[in-house]
Amino acid sequence: MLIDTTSDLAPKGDWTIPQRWEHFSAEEHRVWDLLFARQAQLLAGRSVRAFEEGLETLKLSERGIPNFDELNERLFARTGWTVVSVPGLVPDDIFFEHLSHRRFPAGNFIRSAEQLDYLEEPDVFHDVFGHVPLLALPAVADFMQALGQEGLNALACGAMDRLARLYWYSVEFGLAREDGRLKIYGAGILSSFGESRFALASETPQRLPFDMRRILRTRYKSDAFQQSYFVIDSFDDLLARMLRDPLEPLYAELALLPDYEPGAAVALSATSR
Ligand code: HBI
Ligand code: FE
Repeated sequence: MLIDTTSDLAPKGDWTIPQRWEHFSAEEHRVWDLLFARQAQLLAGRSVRAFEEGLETLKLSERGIPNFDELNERLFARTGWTVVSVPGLVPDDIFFEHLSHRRFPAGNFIRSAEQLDYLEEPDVFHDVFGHVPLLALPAVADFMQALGQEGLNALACGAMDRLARLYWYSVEFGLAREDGRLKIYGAGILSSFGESRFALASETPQRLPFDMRRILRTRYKSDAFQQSYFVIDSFDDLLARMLRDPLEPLYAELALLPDYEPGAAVALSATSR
């Protein structure tokens, strides 16, 4: 359901629309339950503790597509975030403006039972099951708001392609080391049946320590499992890096250097943490 963002039919303003939860059909709630049950079982022992805690705290283990009015009461009380409904992908400036104000845009539709594993753009399951539980953790809530602000800065200085890589290799496809074991925190993995296994078990991708310069130089493909994953030591560390190192000087420094292909094997000396 790709929206032509240039058409004058596109929603005006901030692209938010009423969720109209009562309009979701029994079949649409059934698809949510199917996806939820499958991922919850698969992710046991694979996802970071904060994800499981977020599902509990926000009562996302209840049945059916969440009613955002109820979800937001719980979420806002914890970290000041709310989930807002949008028709689908929204322009970058709108997206990061929302994040910078602690609003997470969630697609107001769900995939069909015939298309459980193919997604043209983020639906309510990817957005709410994948992204929202971690927003209940203060360090992630702060990180996501900082990313929103950095996104607006990146747009202003023509570096959105770089910032999108940081978003991709952390928020969407990030891994973490927890009690010495690799765990999943990226929403793109958490909401994916195939990649939830692949990301931790496959021998083919490389799994590298989080390295901001390396991430900003590493291209990604949006239609295949990752060839590289970046591993954080903790959300506090991820947040500290985001608050400590402004990205703009890095954009200038990296503009003079070549980018890396998604699976590039690069000697450690060529990058710095
Ligand atoms: N819009 N609704 C929505 N959801 C997204 O995840 C999203 C978006 N617009 C832009 C965008 N993501 C990307 O620019 C970021 O993932 C970098
Ligand atoms: Fe996403």
